[in-house]
Amino acid sequence: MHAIGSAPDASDPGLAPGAKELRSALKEARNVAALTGAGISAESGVPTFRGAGGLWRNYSPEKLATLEAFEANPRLVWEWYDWLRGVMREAQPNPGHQALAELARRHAAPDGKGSFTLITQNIDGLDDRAGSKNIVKLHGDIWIMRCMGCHREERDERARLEVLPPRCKKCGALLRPGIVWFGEPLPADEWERGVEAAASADIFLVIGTSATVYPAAGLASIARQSGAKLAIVNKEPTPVDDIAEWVLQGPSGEVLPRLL
Ligand code: BV8
Ligand code: ZN
Repeated sequence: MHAIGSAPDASDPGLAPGAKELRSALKEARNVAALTGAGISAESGVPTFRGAGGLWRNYSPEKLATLEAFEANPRLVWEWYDWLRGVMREAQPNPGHQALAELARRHAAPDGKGSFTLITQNIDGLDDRAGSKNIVKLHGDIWIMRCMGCHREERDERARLEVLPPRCKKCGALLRPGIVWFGEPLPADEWERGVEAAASADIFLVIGTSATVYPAAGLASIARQSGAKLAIVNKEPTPVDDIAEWVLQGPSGEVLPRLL
Protein backbone atom coordinates (compact mmCIF):
# COMPACT_ATOMS: atom_id res chain seq x y z
CA MET A 1 0.00 0.00 0.00
CA HIS A 2 1.64 3.14 -1.15
CA ALA A 3 -0.89 5.88 -1.07
CA ILE A 4 -2.09 6.41 2.45
CA GLY A 5 -0.03 9.18 3.98
CA SER A 6 2.49 9.43 1.12
CA ALA A 7 3.51 13.01 0.37
CA PRO A 8 1.78 14.87 -2.47
CA ASP A 9 3.65 14.64 -5.75
CA ALA A 10 6.03 17.61 -5.94
CA SER A 11 5.93 17.64 -9.75
CA ASP A 12 2.14 17.78 -9.80
CA PRO A 13 0.82 18.99 -6.40
CA GLY A 14 -2.81 18.71 -7.55
CA LEU A 15 -2.40 14.96 -7.89
CA ALA A 16 -3.70 12.76 -5.05
CA PRO A 17 -0.80 10.85 -3.49
CA GLY A 18 -0.26 7.60 -5.39
CA ALA A 19 -2.16 8.77 -8.48
CA LYS A 20 1.01 9.11 -10.55
CA GLU A 21 2.07 5.57 -9.74
CA LEU A 22 -1.43 4.23 -10.42
CA ARG A 23 -1.52 6.15 -13.71
CA SER A 24 1.63 4.42 -14.97
CA ALA A 25 0.49 1.04 -13.60
CA LEU A 26 -2.75 1.44 -15.59
CA LYS A 27 -0.72 2.03 -18.75
CA GLU A 28 1.18 -1.22 -18.16
CA ALA A 29 -1.81 -3.34 -17.09
CA ARG A 30 -3.41 -5.67 -19.64
CA ASN A 31 -6.79 -6.31 -18.01
CA VAL A 32 -8.43 -3.57 -15.98
CA ALA A 33 -11.85 -3.67 -14.32
CA ALA A 34 -13.73 -1.06 -12.31
CA LEU A 35 -16.52 -1.55 -9.78
CA THR A 36 -18.53 1.64 -9.28
CA GLY A 37 -21.24 2.67 -6.82
CA ALA A 38 -23.49 5.62 -6.08
CA GLY A 39 -20.52 7.86 -5.21
CA ILE A 40 -19.48 8.21 -8.87
CA SER A 41 -22.88 9.74 -9.67
CA ALA A 42 -23.01 12.01 -6.59
CA GLU A 43 -21.32 14.89 -8.47
CA SER A 44 -24.05 14.56 -11.10
CA GLY A 45 -26.61 15.31 -8.39
CA VAL A 46 -27.88 11.74 -7.88
CA PRO A 47 -28.28 11.08 -4.12
CA THR A 48 -26.17 8.29 -2.66
CA PHE A 49 -27.79 5.62 -0.55
CA ARG A 50 -26.03 6.00 2.71
CA GLY A 51 -24.82 9.55 2.53
CA ALA A 52 -26.79 12.63 3.56
CA GLY A 53 -29.78 13.20 1.27
CA GLY A 54 -29.93 9.45 0.55
CA LEU A 55 -33.19 9.28 2.52
CA TRP A 56 -36.57 10.27 1.10
CA ARG A 57 -39.73 11.16 3.09
CA ASN A 58 -38.10 9.43 6.17
CA TYR A 59 -38.07 6.04 4.42
CA SER A 60 -34.64 4.45 3.91
CA PRO A 61 -34.10 2.92 0.45
CA GLU A 62 -33.51 -0.49 2.05
CA LYS A 63 -37.18 -0.36 3.17
CA LEU A 64 -38.49 0.83 -0.20
CA ALA A 65 -36.18 -1.16 -2.47
CA THR A 66 -37.71 -4.58 -1.76
CA LEU A 67 -40.29 -6.74 -3.52
CA GLU A 68 -42.32 -6.90 -0.29
CA ALA A 69 -42.56 -3.10 -0.08
CA PHE A 70 -43.54 -2.97 -3.75
CA GLU A 71 -46.25 -5.63 -3.44
CA ALA A 72 -47.57 -4.00 -0.26
CA ASN A 73 -47.66 -0.51 -1.71
CA PRO A 74 -46.79 -0.31 -5.43
CA ARG A 75 -47.91 3.30 -5.64
CA LEU A 76 -45.60 4.51 -2.82
CA VAL A 77 -42.60 2.60 -4.23
CA TRP A 78 -43.35 3.98 -7.68
CA GLU A 79 -43.54 7.52 -6.25
CA TRP A 80 -39.95 6.97 -4.98
CA TYR A 81 -38.72 5.61 -8.33
CA ASP A 82 -40.63 8.15 -10.39
CA TRP A 83 -38.92 10.89 -8.33
CA LEU A 84 -35.54 9.15 -8.71
CA ARG A 85 -36.05 8.75 -12.49
CA GLY A 86 -36.74 12.49 -12.68
CA VAL A 87 -33.49 13.24 -10.81
CA MET A 88 -31.52 10.78 -12.96
CA ARG A 89 -33.01 12.12 -16.20
CA GLU A 90 -31.92 15.68 -15.24
CA ALA A 91 -28.46 14.47 -14.20
CA GLN A 92 -25.55 14.68 -16.63
CA PRO A 93 -22.56 12.32 -16.73
CA ASN A 94 -19.69 13.95 -14.81
CA PRO A 95 -15.91 13.88 -15.50
CA GLY A 96 -15.69 10.66 -13.46
CA HIS A 97 -18.03 8.78 -15.84
CA GLN A 98 -16.24 10.33 -18.81
CA ALA A 99 -12.79 9.36 -17.52
CA LEU A 100 -13.87 5.71 -17.26
CA ALA A 101 -15.21 5.78 -20.82
CA GLU A 102 -11.85 7.23 -21.98
CA LEU A 103 -9.86 4.67 -19.97
CA ALA A 104 -11.82 1.92 -21.72
CA ARG A 105 -11.12 3.42 -25.15
CA ARG A 106 -7.41 3.55 -24.38
CA HIS A 107 -7.45 0.02 -23.05
CA ALA A 108 -8.96 -1.57 -26.11
CA ALA A 109 -5.33 -2.11 -27.20
CA PRO A 110 -4.68 -2.31 -30.96
CA ASP A 111 -3.39 -5.88 -30.46
CA GLY A 112 -6.84 -6.58 -28.97
CA LYS A 113 -5.22 -8.20 -25.94
CA GLY A 114 -6.08 -5.47 -23.40
CA SER A 115 -9.49 -5.33 -21.77
CA PHE A 116 -11.43 -2.86 -19.67
CA THR A 117 -14.67 -3.91 -17.96
CA LEU A 118 -16.94 -1.44 -16.20
CA ILE A 119 -19.02 -3.13 -13.51
CA THR A 120 -21.58 -0.87 -11.89
CA GLN A 121 -24.03 -1.17 -9.00
CA ASN A 122 -25.73 1.98 -10.24
CA ILE A 123 -29.05 1.95 -12.07
CA ASP A 124 -28.94 5.54 -13.41
CA GLY A 125 -27.62 4.90 -16.95
CA LEU A 126 -25.06 7.72 -16.69
CA ASP A 127 -22.24 5.45 -17.87
CA ASP A 128 -24.17 4.65 -21.08
CA ARG A 129 -24.66 8.38 -21.64
CA ALA A 130 -20.93 8.99 -21.01
CA GLY A 131 -20.16 6.60 -23.89
CA SER A 132 -19.05 3.54 -21.94
CA LYS A 133 -19.71 0.23 -23.71
CA ASN A 134 -20.25 -3.39 -22.51
CA ILE A 135 -21.21 -2.22 -19.01
CA VAL A 136 -21.95 -4.95 -16.44
CA LYS A 137 -25.07 -3.74 -14.62
CA LEU A 138 -25.16 -5.80 -11.42
CA HIS A 139 -28.29 -4.13 -10.02
CA GLY A 140 -30.21 -3.54 -13.24
CA ASP A 141 -31.32 -0.39 -15.02
CA ILE A 142 -34.01 2.05 -13.87
CA TRP A 143 -34.92 2.83 -17.51
CA ILE A 144 -36.09 -0.76 -18.07
CA MET A 145 -39.71 -1.59 -17.13
CA ARG A 146 -40.59 -5.23 -16.46
CA CYS A 147 -44.13 -6.63 -16.36
CA MET A 148 -45.01 -8.60 -13.22
CA GLY A 149 -47.49 -10.63 -15.28
CA CYS A 150 -46.06 -11.47 -18.71
CA HIS A 151 -42.45 -10.50 -17.80
CA ARG A 152 -41.98 -8.55 -21.02
CA GLU A 153 -39.37 -5.81 -20.71
CA GLU A 154 -39.19 -2.46 -22.45
CA ARG A 155 -37.00 0.60 -22.20
CA ASP A 156 -38.92 3.68 -21.03
CA GLU A 157 -36.86 6.83 -20.53
CA ARG A 158 -39.66 9.26 -19.69
CA ALA A 159 -38.65 11.54 -16.79
CA ARG A 160 -42.10 11.38 -15.14
CA LEU A 161 -44.75 8.70 -15.64
CA GLU A 162 -48.33 9.89 -16.17
CA VAL A 163 -49.99 7.08 -14.22
CA LEU A 164 -48.57 5.53 -11.02
CA PRO A 165 -48.23 2.59 -10.69
CA PRO A 166 -47.77 1.95 -14.44
CA ARG A 167 -49.41 -1.10 -15.99
CA CYS A 168 -48.48 -3.37 -18.90
CA LYS A 169 -50.30 -2.38 -22.07
CA LYS A 170 -50.31 -6.02 -23.18
CA CYS A 171 -51.69 -7.82 -20.13
CA GLY A 172 -52.63 -5.06 -17.69
CA ALA A 173 -50.42 -6.36 -14.84
CA LEU A 174 -48.23 -4.02 -12.75
CA LEU A 175 -44.91 -2.91 -14.21
CA ARG A 176 -41.83 -2.82 -11.94
CA PRO A 177 -38.48 -1.12 -12.50
CA GLY A 178 -35.93 -3.51 -14.08
CA ILE A 179 -33.64 -3.30 -11.05
CA VAL A 180 -32.48 -5.74 -8.34
CA TRP A 181 -34.12 -5.14 -4.95
CA PHE A 182 -32.71 -6.19 -1.60
CA GLY A 183 -33.30 -9.92 -1.13
CA GLU A 184 -33.43 -10.55 -4.90
CA PRO A 185 -30.72 -12.44 -6.79
CA LEU A 186 -28.50 -10.54 -9.22
CA PRO A 187 -28.98 -11.37 -12.92
CA ALA A 188 -26.88 -14.54 -13.31
CA ASP A 189 -25.24 -13.52 -16.60
CA GLU A 190 -24.25 -10.08 -15.29
CA TRP A 191 -22.84 -11.63 -12.10
CA GLU A 192 -20.85 -14.15 -14.14
CA ARG A 193 -19.40 -11.36 -16.30
CA GLY A 194 -18.47 -9.41 -13.16
CA VAL A 195 -16.72 -12.38 -11.57
CA GLU A 196 -14.88 -13.17 -14.82
CA ALA A 197 -13.64 -9.56 -15.10
CA ALA A 198 -12.59 -9.39 -11.43
CA ALA A 199 -10.78 -12.74 -11.61
CA SER A 200 -8.76 -11.75 -14.69
CA ALA A 201 -7.99 -8.15 -13.74
CA ASP A 202 -4.42 -6.94 -13.26
CA ILE A 203 -5.79 -3.75 -11.72
CA PHE A 204 -9.23 -3.56 -10.09
CA LEU A 205 -10.58 -0.05 -9.42
CA VAL A 206 -13.21 0.34 -6.68
CA ILE A 207 -14.88 3.72 -7.12
CA GLY A 208 -17.54 5.55 -5.09
CA THR A 209 -18.92 2.57 -3.23
CA SER A 210 -19.24 1.93 0.50
CA ALA A 211 -18.54 -1.74 -0.39
CA THR A 212 -21.24 -2.89 2.01
CA VAL A 213 -23.77 -4.46 -0.37
CA TYR A 214 -23.19 -8.10 -1.31
CA PRO A 215 -22.51 -9.98 -3.45
CA ALA A 216 -21.31 -6.94 -5.48
CA ALA A 217 -18.79 -5.83 -2.84
CA GLY A 218 -17.34 -9.35 -2.87
CA LEU A 219 -15.88 -8.72 -6.34
CA ALA A 220 -13.08 -6.70 -4.71
CA SER A 221 -11.87 -9.73 -2.72
CA ILE A 222 -12.28 -12.02 -5.76
CA ALA A 223 -10.03 -9.67 -7.71
CA ARG A 224 -7.49 -9.44 -4.87
CA GLN A 225 -7.41 -13.21 -4.40
CA SER A 226 -6.88 -13.69 -8.12
CA GLY A 227 -3.78 -11.48 -7.99
CA ALA A 228 -5.15 -8.07 -8.96
CA LYS A 229 -3.85 -4.87 -7.42
CA LEU A 230 -6.73 -2.85 -5.96
CA ALA A 231 -7.09 0.91 -6.25
CA ILE A 232 -9.81 2.62 -4.19
CA VAL A 233 -11.19 6.01 -5.25
CA ASN A 234 -13.57 7.29 -2.60
CA LYS A 235 -14.37 10.33 -0.50
CA GLU A 236 -14.12 8.40 2.72
CA PRO A 237 -12.49 5.17 3.99
CA THR A 238 -14.06 1.85 2.91
CA PRO A 239 -13.84 -1.71 4.28
CA VAL A 240 -11.65 -2.73 1.31
CA ASP A 241 -8.99 -0.05 1.85
CA ASP A 242 -6.82 -2.47 3.78
CA ILE A 243 -6.50 -4.92 0.87
CA ALA A 244 -5.73 -2.12 -1.60
CA GLU A 245 -2.41 -1.16 -3.19
CA TRP A 246 -3.60 2.43 -3.66
CA VAL A 247 -6.21 4.47 -1.77
CA LEU A 248 -6.95 7.80 -3.46
CA GLN A 249 -9.23 9.90 -1.26
CA GLY A 250 -11.25 12.55 -3.04
CA PRO A 251 -14.24 13.09 -5.32
CA SER A 252 -14.11 10.66 -8.26
CA GLY A 253 -14.98 13.51 -10.66
CA GLU A 254 -11.63 15.07 -9.77
CA VAL A 255 -9.47 11.99 -9.12
CA LEU A 256 -10.38 9.84 -12.16
CA PRO A 257 -9.52 12.36 -14.91
CA ARG A 258 -6.04 12.65 -13.32
CA LEU A 259 -5.49 8.93 -14.01
CA LEU A 260 -5.66 9.42 -17.78
C1 BV8 B 1 -29.05 -10.95 -2.49
C2 BV8 B 1 -31.16 -1.25 -6.49
C3 BV8 B 1 -29.70 -13.20 -2.17
C4 BV8 B 1 -32.29 -0.65 -5.75
C5 BV8 B 1 -29.65 -2.06 -4.79
C6 BV8 B 1 -26.46 -9.09 6.07
C7 BV8 B 1 -25.09 -9.11 5.83
C8 BV8 B 1 -24.57 -9.14 4.53
C9 BV8 B 1 -25.45 -9.15 3.43
C10 BV8 B 1 -26.80 -9.12 3.67
C11 BV8 B 1 -27.31 -9.09 4.97
N1 BV8 B 1 -28.65 -9.05 4.88
C12 BV8 B 1 -29.01 -9.06 3.58
C13 BV8 B 1 -27.89 -9.13 2.84
C14 BV8 B 1 -27.81 -9.18 1.39
C15 BV8 B 1 -28.06 -7.81 0.82
C16 BV8 B 1 -27.04 -6.81 1.34
O1 BV8 B 1 -25.89 -6.85 0.95
N2 BV8 B 1 -27.51 -5.93 2.24
C17 BV8 B 1 -26.61 -4.93 2.80
C18 BV8 B 1 -27.39 -3.61 2.98
C19 BV8 B 1 -26.08 -5.46 4.14
N3 BV8 B 1 -27.88 -7.97 -0.60
C20 BV8 B 1 -28.96 -8.28 -1.35
O2 BV8 B 1 -30.09 -8.33 -0.93
C21 BV8 B 1 -28.66 -8.61 -2.80
N4 BV8 B 1 -29.33 -9.83 -3.13
O3 BV8 B 1 -28.22 -11.07 -1.63
O4 BV8 B 1 -29.86 -11.98 -2.88
C22 BV8 B 1 -30.37 -14.22 -2.99
C23 BV8 B 1 -29.59 -15.12 -3.72
C24 BV8 B 1 -30.24 -16.10 -4.44
C25 BV8 B 1 -31.64 -16.17 -4.47
C26 BV8 B 1 -32.40 -15.23 -3.76
C27 BV8 B 1 -31.78 -14.25 -3.01
C28 BV8 B 1 -29.23 -7.55 -3.71
C29 BV8 B 1 -28.47 -6.26 -3.51
C30 BV8 B 1 -28.97 -5.22 -4.52
C31 BV8 B 1 -29.92 -4.28 -3.84
N5 BV8 B 1 -30.26 -3.20 -4.75
N6 BV8 B 1 -30.00 -1.11 -5.64
C32 BV8 B 1 -32.21 0.84 -5.87
O5 BV8 B 1 -31.16 1.34 -6.33
O6 BV8 B 1 -33.22 1.47 -5.49
S1 BV8 B 1 -28.31 -1.86 -3.80
C33 BV8 B 1 -27.96 -0.20 -3.55
O7 BV8 B 1 -26.79 -0.18 -2.73
C34 BV8 B 1 -27.56 0.53 -4.83
O8 BV8 B 1 -27.56 -0.25 -5.99
C35 BV8 B 1 -26.14 0.94 -4.54
O9 BV8 B 1 -25.40 0.98 -5.67
C36 BV8 B 1 -25.73 -0.17 -3.66
C37 BV8 B 1 -24.45 -0.03 -2.91
O10 BV8 B 1 -24.40 1.25 -2.38
P1 BV8 B 1 -23.21 2.17 -2.93
O11 BV8 B 1 -23.31 2.21 -4.42
O12 BV8 B 1 -21.93 1.73 -2.35
O13 BV8 B 1 -23.65 3.59 -2.40
P2 BV8 B 1 -23.45 4.13 -0.91
O14 BV8 B 1 -24.34 5.32 -0.78
O15 BV8 B 1 -23.56 3.01 0.06
O16 BV8 B 1 -21.91 4.59 -0.89
C38 BV8 B 1 -21.50 5.66 -1.70
C39 BV8 B 1 -20.00 5.81 -1.43
O17 BV8 B 1 -19.49 6.82 -2.29
C40 BV8 B 1 -19.70 6.26 -0.01
O18 BV8 B 1 -18.57 5.53 0.45
C41 BV8 B 1 -19.33 7.74 -0.17
O19 BV8 B 1 -18.35 8.17 0.75
C42 BV8 B 1 -18.74 7.74 -1.54
N7 BV8 B 1 -18.87 9.02 -2.25
C43 BV8 B 1 -19.85 9.95 -2.15
N8 BV8 B 1 -19.60 10.95 -3.02
C44 BV8 B 1 -18.45 10.63 -3.69
C45 BV8 B 1 -17.99 9.40 -3.20
N9 BV8 B 1 -16.86 8.82 -3.66
C46 BV8 B 1 -16.18 9.47 -4.63
N10 BV8 B 1 -16.58 10.64 -5.15
C47 BV8 B 1 -17.70 11.26 -4.70
N11 BV8 B 1 -18.06 12.43 -5.23
ZN1 ZN C 1 -47.67 -7.86 -19.19
